[in-house]
Amino acid sequence: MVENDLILTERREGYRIITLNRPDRLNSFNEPMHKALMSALIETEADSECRALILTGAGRGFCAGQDLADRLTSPGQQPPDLAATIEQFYNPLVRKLRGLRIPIIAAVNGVAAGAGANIALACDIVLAGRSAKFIQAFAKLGLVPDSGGTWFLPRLVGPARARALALLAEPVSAEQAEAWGMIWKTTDDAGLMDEAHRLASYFATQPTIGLGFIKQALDVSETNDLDRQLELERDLQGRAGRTPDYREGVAAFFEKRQPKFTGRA
Ligand code: T3D
Repeated sequence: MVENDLILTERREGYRIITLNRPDRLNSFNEPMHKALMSALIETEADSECRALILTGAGRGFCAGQDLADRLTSPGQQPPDLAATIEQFYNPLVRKLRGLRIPIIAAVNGVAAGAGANIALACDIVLAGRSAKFIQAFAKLGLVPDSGGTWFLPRLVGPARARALALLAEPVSAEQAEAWGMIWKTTDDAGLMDEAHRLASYFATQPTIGLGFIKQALDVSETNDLDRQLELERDLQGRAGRTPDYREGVAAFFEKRQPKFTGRA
């Protein structure tokens, strides 16, 4: 376990767990936590042995978004420059998560509010404990959903639900989120981390380069037309077909055995 207080990083066989660790503030973001999380993600990206990532929160919450204690101002004081903090911290974080070539599992262990909800939704597979809830809290503060919220939400739950969730800022239970297709799966609270570890261990044995290509193709399918997407699939398939894992997958199929994927080029 590598600790720098605000972010805990744990290495397991083939994968890592990053834990947001400001439980007394429901793991809300301040600048030091942003910086520590970005360092942990950069380190994860550079680790060729790491083939999956779990992102979770310490204590009873996943993440309550921005630490609002850092945004209190007195009358007459200059308002905070939120565009600047989004440019400096939140947008790079979402881009980094989406750009990682390994599967990221969000294990949402409790409330995910504001940017915390959207950071969970930026992950590849979102698991949530039954007591977790997702809140687009922004409208209650006069703010706009950020960290990709206005992009992820309509794509995940459709425009009608996205609008209502963003405008009303009402909590969505884990079970409702699963029923709407906003997240992958709800588990019992006690079983959440076991399920996240089970998935991460599975991914740690899978063809990592191919999985990275799948993420890449799905990401751009949101904006590509069919022709461009067909071309991209051709190109990525060409590259996937040159990986040792593809050769191994085909050989294992004919030898009627489990493949031994290395995840290496
Ligand atoms: O600013 C920029 O750079 C722009 C980017 C903005 C991104 C954003 O995320 S804006 C949205 C910020 N987040 C929120 O508006 C959520 C605020 N929190 C809540 O609405 C509630 O706390 C929750 C619904 C998340 C949870 O409610 P509950 O009843 O389970 O817990 P609680 O009692 O409200 O919170 C527990 C403690 O955590 C409490 O402290 P205390 O009273 O025990 O000393 C509470 O103040 C603290 N806490 C919760 N959320 C935040 C927070 N402290 C600072 N900032 C928070 N966001």
